[in-house]
Amino acid sequence: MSTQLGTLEELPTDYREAMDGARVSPLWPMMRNVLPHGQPNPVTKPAVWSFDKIRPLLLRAGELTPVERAERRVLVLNDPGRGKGAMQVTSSIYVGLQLLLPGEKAPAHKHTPSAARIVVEGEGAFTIVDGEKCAMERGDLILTPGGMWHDHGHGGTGPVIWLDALDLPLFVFLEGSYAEEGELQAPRNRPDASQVEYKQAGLVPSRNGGERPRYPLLRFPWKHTETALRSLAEHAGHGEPVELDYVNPETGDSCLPTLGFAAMMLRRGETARPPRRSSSGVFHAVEGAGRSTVNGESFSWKRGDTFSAPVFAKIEHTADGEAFLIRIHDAPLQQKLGFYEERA
Ligand code: 1HN
Repeated sequence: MSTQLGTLEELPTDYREAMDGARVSPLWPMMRNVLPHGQPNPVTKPAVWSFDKIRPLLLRAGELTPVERAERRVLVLNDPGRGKGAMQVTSSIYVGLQLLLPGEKAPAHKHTPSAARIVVEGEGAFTIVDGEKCAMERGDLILTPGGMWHDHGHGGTGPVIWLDALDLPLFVFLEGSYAEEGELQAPRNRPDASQVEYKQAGLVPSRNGGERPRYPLLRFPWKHTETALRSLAEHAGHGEPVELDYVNPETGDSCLPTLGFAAMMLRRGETARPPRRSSSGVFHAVEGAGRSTVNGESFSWKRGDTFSAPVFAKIEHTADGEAFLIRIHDAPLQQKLGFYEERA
């Protein structure tokens, strides 16, 4: 049943003025804006961001703005649906590209939103997360859960660039976003947990009745992910999805509370047609090249590029050869709120 709801214009001028004076407004002209029929009507517009275009701009930022004057030297990816300067790529996901030059230090801070980084280029940088020193190698996914101290350093020789993904829009919406600044951290003198406690799938340290850490694994080395995807691909039929979720190894839950991460391998000549999901997504090409259509719009991408998909998007990915994508999404948040769904 779909009746035509009354408009604001059809109401008498004196009544509209009286409402203004009382700081109220009628729901019915706005009803379908906030509750569209059947599925949401996203503001987010899909787009692709070319690494080749952004890289020189980042390097120039390296000359124009010392890291001390930036705290974090980042170019933010703006959702075209929200326009220039939008601090988000989808409804809930912020993405930026960050540059750190040799010898630079990005000061320690902690904040309420959670972050994750995917290393795009360069060697020798590291990030220290609550004392855990995480080497940053290309393709690695490194978590900075909300409330954990983090600073970045660089002992290498060339520029290092990584992609930051945060649940920042959500925290801004909730008026819950803030940071505290602190001193650079002294790292614990040992490799990160991916090299120590969680080297083998299925094995976790014995706790003997003790508590399990909330964020046991902060760094997911790309080497491990690629090996795992290739093993999966060896035994997956043509057209079957080859996809792995990044999870908390102690619980199997998503590795961050609001954001989910999945690594996907596309094989030559294969087209992936995922279901339409209520979650929004951001795809980052770790390796290879291809094309994706999002709601009928075609986007070409290659290594280093990033593209977005609004909620309930119809998506198809085709790789030119072999390709690897990491998908960042907000299904964990939607699952916690009880409304995540997939449609054919
Ligand atoms: C942040 O803390 C980092 O720590 C990067 O590298 C990007 C964007 C918004 C808010 C905090 C970082 C950020 C950020």
